Formats: sequence, structure tokens, C-alpha cells
Amino acid sequence: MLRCLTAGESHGEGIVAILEGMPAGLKLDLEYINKQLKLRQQGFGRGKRMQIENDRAVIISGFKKNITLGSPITLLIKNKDASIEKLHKVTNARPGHADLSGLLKYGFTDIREVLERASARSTVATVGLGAICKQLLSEFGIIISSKVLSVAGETTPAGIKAVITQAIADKDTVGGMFEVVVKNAPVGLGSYVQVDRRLDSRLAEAIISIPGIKSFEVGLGLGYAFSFGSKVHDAIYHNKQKGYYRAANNAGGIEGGISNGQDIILRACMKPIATLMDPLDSVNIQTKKTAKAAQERSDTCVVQAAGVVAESACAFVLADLLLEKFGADSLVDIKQAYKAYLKRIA
Ligand code: EPS
Repeated sequence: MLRCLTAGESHGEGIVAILEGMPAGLKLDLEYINKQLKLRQQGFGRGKRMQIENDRAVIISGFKKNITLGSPITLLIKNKDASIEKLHKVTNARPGHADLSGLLKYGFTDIREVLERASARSTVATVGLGAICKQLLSEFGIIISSKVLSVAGETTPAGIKAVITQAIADKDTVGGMFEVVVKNAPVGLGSYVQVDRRLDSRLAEAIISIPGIKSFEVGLGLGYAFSFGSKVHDAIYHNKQKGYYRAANNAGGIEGGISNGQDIILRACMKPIATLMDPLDSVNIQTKKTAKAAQERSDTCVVQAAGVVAESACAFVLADLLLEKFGADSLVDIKQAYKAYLKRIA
């Protein structure tokens, strides 16, 4: 139902996102989009670029008087640091970045041509689009949040701050784990009938495609590998007041590729940022001689921001599946279909 396309280089004029398939009649709060963009810029360990940028979206199509028209919505977020034409050539590929593979694939002679689009700056678009999807979901009471679980193995706020501070001092970077929780998603989003319609595979794709994300799990995740069926599957009960319910949620709200009405719980790991201020060995692509990897202005830790991006990526998937199940043209019709469905399964 929903399609999106994004464009823009890290230091180009700006980032553009087109969202097609949003129903007509949704009231959009532009300030909410800007607040989400602001959240993406935050977190201890963010670098100097975030002091330059103040990401704000302008919607240039698809709505009138703050109400969606059902036509494609175009978001434009301008870059304050639009210096692409003036930036120096990059010759020493960073291990862990798209630099070398991208250079070889596209036949460039300057790594900058790769890193401009391979930059996590593109996640501005994900969050802008996600903020629109979140507003659709909130019409149905569906709320998405995220939190940092750990950074370099540290789990307490003080430990996390200390390890990031140490990484800054050591000219190093750190990764970590975050969790995304979706509340109030109805039973029945996604399907077991085809691989590309499974809610878990859709969410996995959405999250693993965020730059730097290296693992994804639902509910108990890796923990399933170390236990017994009798211990991990969530027994089902029923009473008049609650209807069907479970005493646990190891499934993370998804069974057989379908939401089961419980909270959807996802976790992912982000690798440490590839740009090191004390660089690893690499090769100069012109001389082919050993050289230290390129140093670019960068962040030390972006796990918190990655959680915000992941919320948005999930919002897109859930909005898409909601529209698939309940209709996609007008919000009024979708709400009616939703109400009738809830009545049937009550
Ligand atoms: C980012 C903007 C970038 C980086 C970072 C994320 O800005 P600049 O390259 O000008 O400092 O801070 O991108 C990367 C970590 C990366 O590897 O590309 C942003 O807006 O999130």
C-alpha cells in the first residue's frame, strides 16, 4: 500500500522523501515531524555535524491545510552543511564502511562519491517519513517507542556515559543494543501466506537496512536457542473481561508472521561507527600502498539515534500493513473497517 523513495547526499542541498499511499483525511502536525527529527539528532556521543544542523521538514506536496489529500507526500529537509562541491577527495578507504566496495562497484576514483550517499545522514528521510506514519498509527492508538539497552556492554546510564567518554578520549567508537516496542497493534497485521507478507520479515528488513545495524531479534530472540518449548511458548488463556490473553510475551507480539495483539518487541545491535579518529590500517586507492584509513568528522556513538530511526522504520511497515488490512483511500473508511474488525474478533 505504502511506497517510499528517498534521495539526497550527506553534504548536498538536502534530503528528499516521497511517501505514496497515505490515505486522505489524516491531520498532520508538522511540529511533531520536526520533534522526531530533533530526537534523531540527540544522544550522548553525537558528533559536531549535529551542532551545525537543525533538521526541519517542509512538506511540498500531498496536503492542504494540514490534511493529507491521498496524493504523494513530499518532504524536504535542507542541509545546513551543503558543502559537497568544496569537500576534499578521499583516497583511504575506511574498514567497516561502504567506501571500498562502493568505489569498486561504481568505478569511482574518489571515495567521497560513495560516502556522500552511504552516510547515515539518509536516516533523516526515514525519520521524516516515519513521523507521518506514526501520526496515522496514533489514530488507531498504536504507539512506538525505543530505548538503549547497552553500549559496549554497559547497561546503566552512568556506565554508558562513562564508556562513551572513554571512547572519545581513546579516539575510538562504540556500538550497542536498542529495543523498539510497539503498543496496541491489533491482532492480524502481516500474514503467514507468503514470505514477503510476514510481519517479522518486513520488520527485519526495515531495521537491518538502517546503516550500521548488524542483528535483529523478535521477543526472546537469541534466547530461544538456549531453552525448551515448554519454557518459552506463551500459554493462551481466555476470560470474559480480557478475551484471549497470555501470561508472557516471549513471542514479542508476533506468531507465524502475524501480530498477535501483544506488545511487539524488537531488538537490534548497532556496530561501532566506522570512522575512527585513530584510524585502522587501510590502502590508498591511488598508490595501493598501506595507509591509515580516512578521518572524517563523525560521531562516537549513535545507538540512541538508531533507536529513533528504527521506530520510524517500524512505523512505515506497520502503517503499510494496517492499510493493507483495513483499506487505504480515506481515513474515515479505514476507521470504520477497523471498528468492525475489532467487533468481530471481540
Ligand atoms: C549524520 C551525518 C554525518 C555523520 C554521520 C551521521 O555528518 P558528517 O559526515 O558531515 O559529519 O555525522 O554519518 C555517519 C556516521 C556515516 O558513517 O556516514 C547524520 O545526520 O545522522
